[in-house]
Amino acid sequence: MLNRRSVLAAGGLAAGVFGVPQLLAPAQGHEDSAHGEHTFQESKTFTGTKPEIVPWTRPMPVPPVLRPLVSTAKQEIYQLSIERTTAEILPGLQSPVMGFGGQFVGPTIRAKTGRKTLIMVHNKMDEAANIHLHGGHVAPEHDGHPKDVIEPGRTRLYLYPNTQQGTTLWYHDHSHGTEAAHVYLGLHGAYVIEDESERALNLPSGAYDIPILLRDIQFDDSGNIVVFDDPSKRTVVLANGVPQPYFEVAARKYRFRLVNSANQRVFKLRLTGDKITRIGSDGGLLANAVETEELVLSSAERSDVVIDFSKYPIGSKVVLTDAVAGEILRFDVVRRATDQSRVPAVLRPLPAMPLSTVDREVDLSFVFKPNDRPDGVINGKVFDMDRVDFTIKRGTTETWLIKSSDPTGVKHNFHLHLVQFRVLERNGGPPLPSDAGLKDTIPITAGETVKVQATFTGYTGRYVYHCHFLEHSWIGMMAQLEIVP
Ligand SMILES: [Cu+2]
Repeated sequence: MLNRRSVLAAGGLAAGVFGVPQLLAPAQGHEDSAHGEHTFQESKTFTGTKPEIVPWTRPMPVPPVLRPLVSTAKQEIYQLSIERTTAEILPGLQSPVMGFGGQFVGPTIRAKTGRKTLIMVHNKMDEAANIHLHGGHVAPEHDGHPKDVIEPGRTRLYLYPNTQQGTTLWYHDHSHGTEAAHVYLGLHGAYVIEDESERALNLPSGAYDIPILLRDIQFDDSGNIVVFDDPSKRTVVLANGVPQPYFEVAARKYRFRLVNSANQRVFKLRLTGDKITRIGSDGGLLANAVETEELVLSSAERSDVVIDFSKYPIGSKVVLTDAVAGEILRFDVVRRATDQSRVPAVLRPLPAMPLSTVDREVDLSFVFKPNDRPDGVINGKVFDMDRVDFTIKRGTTETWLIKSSDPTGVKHNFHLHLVQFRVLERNGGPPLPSDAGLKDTIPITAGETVKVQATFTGYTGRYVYHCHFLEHSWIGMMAQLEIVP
């Protein structure tokens, strides 16, 4: 059985984060989940030699779009399972994983601004799980709060109102104490909100609008998935669940919705021989299309980009690379196609920012206990889902100074539920290009300070904010706000 105690006792997470052997002390504390420890049965199903990944031998799958059971004038109703399944990640080898709809990379849910999405989620697993719509503006009871789980064998209804503008979101498990393992093992999928008001822009759409979920994973020498070890050993990078796939494209423009669904990784993406045109951030379209040499995506961040393959002769290969992992995805230009789509320089004005009336500080850090095992903390406190850390009056605009005073120098990032925010400053200077637009997640390197502004409209109730390096939030780097009338 794999649980937090055994993982930490084995030194996996601690050594992985810190690389210091004295962290191998027995684990204590944190075992406060009402739903118990994570108990994924490690499946040592393969005892041969790890199959070799030969690049560009398998196509990148496009996760199928989930079909509604019912579609009415105002809403779509879906059914979705959470289950254990297997996936062919390494060639010819079925690895035990978890999947929404039984798929490793769950189905894509395509919603529309102004139409509700109702999802009946049935947990077929033998342990509790749930769904958080990352970046979604939803009521607290539908947000997948860590304590709000679906017990084994039970079904729960989630309502997503889709009142926000078109954007690329993703959905993933957020169950207390088990989210890191569940997402790592596969409980993740794309959630696209389409927006009629964007139609006039004539961006690439339909078959030329494709989500790509990027993440990493570790295998041992026999080909078994290693759940928690040193994150830097997660050297196999997957695009929609497959390592180093090719993807056949027509010589025209494509919109790719890039999602960093890795538990803890910052991708630095480049395209061989070309720039990338960025059009969207976490919360929707940018004000202007921006050409960039390098696209930085921290865990849970999204970026919508357009790549124009029309400049390439048929037969060309265009490779997406990461600064650390190297070549991760190859686009093979295989056919001509007509293309009426455009990438207008001016996309959509960002919403005006109301006057901020409240200032707060958020400090992400690790704290060492006498046994040298770390706690993840925010403002010095380990997450307690029954404690409210910030009380916010509904409708208020607030400025948060988010920093990391972490003595270890480890990178973190920051995710705020419910609202999209704007980055005002980074380290007292202008934001990074990757901070542009509407954001719900940003990277924070140790010693950095990032000033963000958010307006807490819509709902009252409790939501969490946390580091989205999931092994960090798992050991406590999470806190809770309550919005009051
Ligand atoms: Cu962190």
